[in-house]
Amino acid sequence: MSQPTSPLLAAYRGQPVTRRPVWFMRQAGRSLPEYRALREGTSMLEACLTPELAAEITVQPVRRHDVDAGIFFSDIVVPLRLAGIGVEIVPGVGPVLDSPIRSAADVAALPELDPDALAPVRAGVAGAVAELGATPLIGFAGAPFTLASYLIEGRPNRDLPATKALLAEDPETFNRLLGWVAGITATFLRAQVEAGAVALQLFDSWVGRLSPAEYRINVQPHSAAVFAAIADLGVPRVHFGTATANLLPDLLAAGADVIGVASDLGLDQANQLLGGAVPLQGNLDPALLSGDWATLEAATRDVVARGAAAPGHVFNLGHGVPPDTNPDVLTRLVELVHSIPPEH
Ligand code: 1CP
Repeated sequence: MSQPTSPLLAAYRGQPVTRRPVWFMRQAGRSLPEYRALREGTSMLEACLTPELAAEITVQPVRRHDVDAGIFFSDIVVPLRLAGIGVEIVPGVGPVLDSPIRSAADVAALPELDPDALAPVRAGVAGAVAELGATPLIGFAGAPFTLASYLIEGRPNRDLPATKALLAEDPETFNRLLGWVAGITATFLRAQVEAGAVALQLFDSWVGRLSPAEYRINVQPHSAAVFAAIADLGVPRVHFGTATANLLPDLLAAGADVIGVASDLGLDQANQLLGGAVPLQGNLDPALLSGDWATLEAATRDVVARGAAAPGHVFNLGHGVPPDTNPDVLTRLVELVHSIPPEH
């Protein structure tokens, strides 16, 4: 017997839902005491590449909060590490490379990603899917621009000075680098679906740093290549970025099925910019999670009301869960979202 369509997949496809689906970007992680206990003594990338750990950490927030999806516990730099690039995730900092990739010679020397190297990812996804039962698992990757910005900068720097300089001074090398990232990204996403993920999200977190012209000419073709390379898998493809008010139709044109919206734009405005034809995901301001409940509840109802015009709405935050979030607030937020009757 075939399973009934989950609320998540129904909303991603613009179909009616039995309840309004909700999950949170970065729902696994430091806000959960059970995560902190499990991670004790294990580095971030080691945890990502140990299938039993990655599977268990993926399931923890689903068990605790009753969210409508798991998102595979991994990181956007995992495919870089598996391709053989020297990268570590430094606690409190983020991804740090042994040496940044900035020259034509650096880019020419980049290794291939052997699909067999993804065995720990496949095993982790399969383990999570088995444990999740009827709850769908979302796979993900970093988009070419965001991932390339970490390669170019060498460590987190939200102003992206070296990335902007390479784009302006040597667009050919910049484009070669994004082309390489697009290839490993498609391989990473494909492995997750083959192992059981039923939806995919491409995080272009820092794309809002670009002008529409920079995006269209030098970035969008590489994101489009990723979406095209996974189109045959038939799973909904979500595209998320922050500060994207100027870029929303261009992000959609890269080939996504669903647009994830950050908190800098109302879902009603996003829906208008996208011609009213695209399911949306988002976009409660994560900063409100540490404030008083009445404000959070009002803001949540406002997000739901604004999202109602879109052909489908999956409730989420506008960006990731802050590490100091009280997990009980997230559980209560899920209950609230589920208690508001869906209109679609
Ligand atoms: O959402 C989930 O629960 C799954 C886990 C997940 C995801 C989707 C992690 C675990 N990382 C990511 C994606 C990711 N990684 C993105 C895109 C999403 C976003 O914009 O937040 C980005 C930009 C990264 C890069 C990264 N990895 C950062 C940001 C650094 C910066 O530039 O400010 C950080 C801090 C990491 C480490 C990391 N990744 C994940 C976790 C739980 C952590 C913290 C590790 C630790 O505390 O030891």
